[in-house]
Amino acid sequence: MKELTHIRTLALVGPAGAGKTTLAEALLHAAGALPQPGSVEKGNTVSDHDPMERRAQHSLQSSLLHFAHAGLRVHLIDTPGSADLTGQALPALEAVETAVLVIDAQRGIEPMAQRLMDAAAARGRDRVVVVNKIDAPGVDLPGLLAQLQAQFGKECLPLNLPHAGGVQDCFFASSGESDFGSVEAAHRALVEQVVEVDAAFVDRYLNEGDVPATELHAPLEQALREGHLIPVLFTAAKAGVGVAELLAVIDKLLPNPLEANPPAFLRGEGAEARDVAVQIDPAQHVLAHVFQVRADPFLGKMGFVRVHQGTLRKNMTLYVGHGRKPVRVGHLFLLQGKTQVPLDQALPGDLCAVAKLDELHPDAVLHDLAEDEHLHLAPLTVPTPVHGLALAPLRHGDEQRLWDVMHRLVEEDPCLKLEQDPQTHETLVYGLGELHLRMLLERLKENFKFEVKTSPPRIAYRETISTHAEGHHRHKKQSGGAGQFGEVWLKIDPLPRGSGVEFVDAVKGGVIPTAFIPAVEKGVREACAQGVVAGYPLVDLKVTVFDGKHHSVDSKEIAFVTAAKKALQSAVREARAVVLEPIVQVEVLTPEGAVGDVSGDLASHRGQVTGTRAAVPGQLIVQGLAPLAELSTFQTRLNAMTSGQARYTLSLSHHDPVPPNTQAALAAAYQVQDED
Ligand SMILES: Nc1nc2c(ncn2[C@@H]2O[C@H](COP(=O)(O)OP(=O)(O)OP(=O)(O)O)[C@@H](O)[C@H]2O)c(=O)[nH]1
Ligand SMILES: [Mg+2]
Repeated sequence: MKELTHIRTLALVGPAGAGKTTLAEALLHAAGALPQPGSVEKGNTVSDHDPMERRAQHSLQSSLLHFAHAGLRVHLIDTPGSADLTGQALPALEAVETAVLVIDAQRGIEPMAQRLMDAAAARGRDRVVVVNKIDAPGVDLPGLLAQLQAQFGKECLPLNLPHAGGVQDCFFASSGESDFGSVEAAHRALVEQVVEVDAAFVDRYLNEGDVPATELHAPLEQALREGHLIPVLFTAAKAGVGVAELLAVIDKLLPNPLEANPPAFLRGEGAEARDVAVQIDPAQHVLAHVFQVRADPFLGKMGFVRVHQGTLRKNMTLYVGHGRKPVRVGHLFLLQGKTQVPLDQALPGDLCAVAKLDELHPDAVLHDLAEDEHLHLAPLTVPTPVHGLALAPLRHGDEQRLWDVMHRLVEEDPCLKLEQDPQTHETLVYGLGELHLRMLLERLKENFKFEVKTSPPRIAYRETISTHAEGHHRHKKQSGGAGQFGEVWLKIDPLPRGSGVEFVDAVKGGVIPTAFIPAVEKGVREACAQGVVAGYPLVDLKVTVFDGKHHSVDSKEIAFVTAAKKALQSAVREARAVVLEPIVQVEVLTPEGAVGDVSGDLASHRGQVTGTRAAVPGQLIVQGLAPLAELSTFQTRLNAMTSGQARYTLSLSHHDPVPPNTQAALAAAYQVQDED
């Protein structure tokens, strides 16, 4: 177990451009793993090794890095910061003990910083804030520290303070010089915050007036995992300022795998799921989690793996999730960006990669006990992708290959969703924004040499009813031999939004025999899935079957399916059906001067502004609600209004009825195909 105390795992998260990749380079260099730190501008960093990343001068995918320092094995995940790439950053939080939120001292606390901080807290991670670029002109560090405390709580306390072009520790040191604030006051604040988690230490502190920092290790770890302390550190990563000090903090203060909150493993699904305590012990049987999957055109499927329990050994055979057939882990390695370092074994706390395993899928648990097939990690909450594109291959006949390749790419990011339009059979892909989808298509072209035509997808409308109604159908067919007979009476009632379809069997006296009720339900659900007035799924209604008739010879399942379908359709036609459209919450980050134009644009597209808030200096965030259907050209409109300065994100809010003329147009476009 002693070996595990030498492992540290950190995810660098934070807004785009904050300096995560630069900080990772600086850490690798300071630890002696890199002779010279690379730079994002030159395109020679270990993290941003992909040609697309070098062109963009931004990380686009998470990278795994590692280094040795003071007898430690440190695993780093460098994540991309763009809001569109949230699906790359969030899974990293499942794999590490510590989330390091890197913010740009010049830009302050951007919206992404808040989101990532919340996500790290929700996942129970230890949190550290690194204020980077303290060397940039015009930064107001005391102001930023106060803002951090106002926004993230008084738990944000400086662990060091800038001083004369470097940084001065405030935890082990109880006095010293600093550019602002007082080292002594910062030290006191830290000690007081830490002792608060343990009554015995509070007593000691009150009686003795101080407790030496070297004796505070246990309460410090407790304070970190309870979110009672969020240390703030200062760096200028590009110049290497504060980097050696950060290494020392990783060594002395950040948790090893035994000191952080344990991983949230569950056995079973949904309401049945029960917590499972893992044993962070190399001698136990294996539990490892695939937190990310990469589709490599040459290496096949590669998975980023965090070992939680037991020892993962090269060539061992393991089960993948529910899979019954054990698979051999032939390729086990550490990653340094794109470089693979062969590995014989990985311990609890280690991050590694496995390759050439087609059975891998995101979120899979690798295990060596067949009875562990229902173990999984508590699901990650990720934003719902609402930005859609319909795709078609340039070459006719490539449809299946397009679907297969897209399926592999979509597995890389939980915020991408692939669907087939049930009516047009087009391949639809949904992401978090235009940039997200543009990058996906670029990757498709670059890595898989696949070019596609794109078009806006159909909006995911739904149908519902606004009043009570009844419906009836008798299905009777007599053609030659055996006939078909089934008769169904049902009533429908509106339910609140988000309720789906509720089916109630209120048939008395066996007029529809129990054996045929599932057929009735099947007919009802099929009709709902197809839609009635405009061909979109019918939702938020209760369907109660209360009467019917059967025939002892001619009643068959198919007869009741058909009767129920038709009965439902006739009821819906009486129930003032309405078509609903998705309404999204939109957040626009825009230069202050363009706020009026952006608000006006939303208002003229059936939207409304719900608020504005300050973002970084010179920019505001406009929040609003608007129908998704009105936003297909939003980025183009924003570009025109702000000379390309504005960005926006969407998230699904709710569904509202479409305007009457839209409903009429959708209904007219829908040709009911009578199946009889
Ligand atoms: N002045 C100054 N510039 C820095 C510092 N650290 C990074 N930069 C610059 O800031 C820019 C962004 O740095 P990155 O390391 O790519 O930022 P990132 O957080 O990885 O960004 P994403 O990958 O897009 O999420 C680059 O031009 C860096 O050279 C610093 O400490 N001071
Ligand atoms: Mg980066």
